[in-house]
Amino acid sequence: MVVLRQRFQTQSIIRGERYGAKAIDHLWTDRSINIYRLPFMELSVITLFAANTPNGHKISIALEEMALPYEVRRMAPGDLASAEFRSLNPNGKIPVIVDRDGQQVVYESNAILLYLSEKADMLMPRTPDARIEALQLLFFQAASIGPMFGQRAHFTKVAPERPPTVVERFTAEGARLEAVMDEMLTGRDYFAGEYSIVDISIFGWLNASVAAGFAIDERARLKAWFDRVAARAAVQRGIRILAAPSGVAARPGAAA
Ligand SMILES: N[C@@H](CCC(=O)N[C@@H](CS)C(=O)NCC(=O)O)C(=O)O
Repeated sequence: MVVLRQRFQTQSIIRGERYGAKAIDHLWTDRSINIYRLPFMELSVITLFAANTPNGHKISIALEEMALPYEVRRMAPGDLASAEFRSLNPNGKIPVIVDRDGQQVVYESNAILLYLSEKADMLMPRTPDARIEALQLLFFQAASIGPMFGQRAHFTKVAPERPPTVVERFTAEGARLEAVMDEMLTGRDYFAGEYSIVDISIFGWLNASVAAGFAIDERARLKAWFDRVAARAAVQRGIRILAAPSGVAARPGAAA
């Protein structure tokens, strides 16, 4: 009897989450309701809080590559400052995931990538040396490529004022990082040797940067790598799903 009631309540919650935002709001505002600890296989659902941005794409691409069941909650800029969202990420930025199966909330895109690769046991090199190299590259991406590419795009394409020294600084640094990445790809198809979350992490930003008009055609190895990753069906699906209208969207074909 108890089990039956639990099953019924559980399924109601999941249905609410998939087809309306209500249960997720409930999760935000009352975390004492322990819907993380649900015993049924069908409840291993990840909610991705994201927007159509480079760091958001990293996670939707990884989820697609790993074929993990997930749903997307598209976030508008105004949503990020709310107390509810900041209870998930005190830094008030997307992406964030809530994994009921892992009983886990994770923010910071590369931390999420690592969490997902451990969960799916995929897309991270296994030998100790290659693993350290991949970690190094994930930190390199988070500390250098993301911030510098982000500032370059902001100060050359978005900011109402564009002080020349600032534009020069970020333009030069962005171009320097492209040269560094091109060099890193000497003799290899992927950054950590094999295709991994490192490529997903770097692709998120390169993709946005190329779309913003920062061509990489003269960096032959980087361009070939970019085309190789962009051609992957899971990468294309990951980008497409975040371009969908706001709201809750279940991943097409995802298991319940
Ligand atoms: N270091 C963070 C950066 C997150 C970040 O800057 N996210 C952007 C979107 S790509 C964001 O939330 N921007 C909205 C805002 O700053 O208000 C990560 O890698 O997750």
